[in-house]
Amino acid sequence: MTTPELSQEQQHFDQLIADDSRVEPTDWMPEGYRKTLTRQISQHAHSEIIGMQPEANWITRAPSLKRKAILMAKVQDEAGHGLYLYSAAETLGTDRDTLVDQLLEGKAKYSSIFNYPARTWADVGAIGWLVDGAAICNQVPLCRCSYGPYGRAMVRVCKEESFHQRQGWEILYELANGTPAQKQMAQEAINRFYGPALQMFGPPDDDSPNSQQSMAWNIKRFSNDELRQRFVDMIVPQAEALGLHFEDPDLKWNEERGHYDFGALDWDEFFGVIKGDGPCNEQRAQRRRQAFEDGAWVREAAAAYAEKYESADTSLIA
Ligand code: BYC
Repeated sequence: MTTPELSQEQQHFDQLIADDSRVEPTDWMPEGYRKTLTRQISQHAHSEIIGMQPEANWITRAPSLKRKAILMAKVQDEAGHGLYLYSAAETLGTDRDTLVDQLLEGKAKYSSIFNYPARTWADVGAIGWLVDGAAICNQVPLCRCSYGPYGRAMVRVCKEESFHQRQGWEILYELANGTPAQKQMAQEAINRFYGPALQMFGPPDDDSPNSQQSMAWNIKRFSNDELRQRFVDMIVPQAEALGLHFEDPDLKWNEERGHYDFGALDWDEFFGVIKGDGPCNEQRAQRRRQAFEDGAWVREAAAAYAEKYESADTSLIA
């Protein structure tokens, strides 16, 4: 049997991947590659936008002016990440309005973690340390993603995430070294976020339908379980430095593997959350729709300005 000849375009694409080179928007790419990236990048963008909510809820209640300013800057960074990512997704041919509609209509996924509430100020610390920490672990390899616009966006995003993680760490450090009640509050926040943060890396490899192809295309560089393990190995000594611990009886150093073993995660809960049954799914979606409606006048003003600018004699505009 003879294998059908590959088109020149397909050969060029395959060569770019084999050379570990970059695919750019003007290059030909297989439809599956385009579809996978549009899915992943838009889900990532939606996560950044929805992810603003749990922390934004704390801006008015941050315990000092300095903390308020830092938190506002962080939440604003997340909005910026969303915008770079929608722009990167648009280069694949689907416009931002369509992607945003998918989110508003509840048809698009976003990270499971943002369907959990931030109950106390310590949760803001746990989100910074564990959620942004998991995001860095996942996103540093994405800086080498084969699709140019996504990889380049990730470089800047990761730099900002490092600041976010440190601000979370610092909040917890202060609490862990404060009064016994503050230390207890920090410990309880970690208890709440440990499992959901580990689930951010996605389902176990055996249950991850997209991983194999995404890794073959150099979109993902490591599997979900590999990154999860890397994250656990990173956070255990960090928790010790904070004087806090993870409530996982199976968490222990495995000399033979050179890694920490950890307990099974609740995957029924994870799949329930991504299906829409998490504690805050409804609230997050409703708030996003409301914010979109509240921002209608800004979009209308920007469109009116753009129209006026286009029809004006631009030589008269300095
Ligand atoms: N939550 O085959 P799999 C941030 C879905 S924002 C929900 O392994 P893949 C921050 C997955 O989409 C950081 N859904 O998929 C912002 C797929 O469903 P579909 C967000 C999940 O794509 C504000 C199905 O499960 N980071 O840091 O190969 C404030 C099967 O999974 C999740 C990113 O978006 C999940 N956790 O791998 C603070 C990173 N996991 O689409 C902080 C970019 C899986 O087939 N994304 N699913 O219906 C990725 O790296 C990959 O998409 C994933 C999943 C590792 C997440």
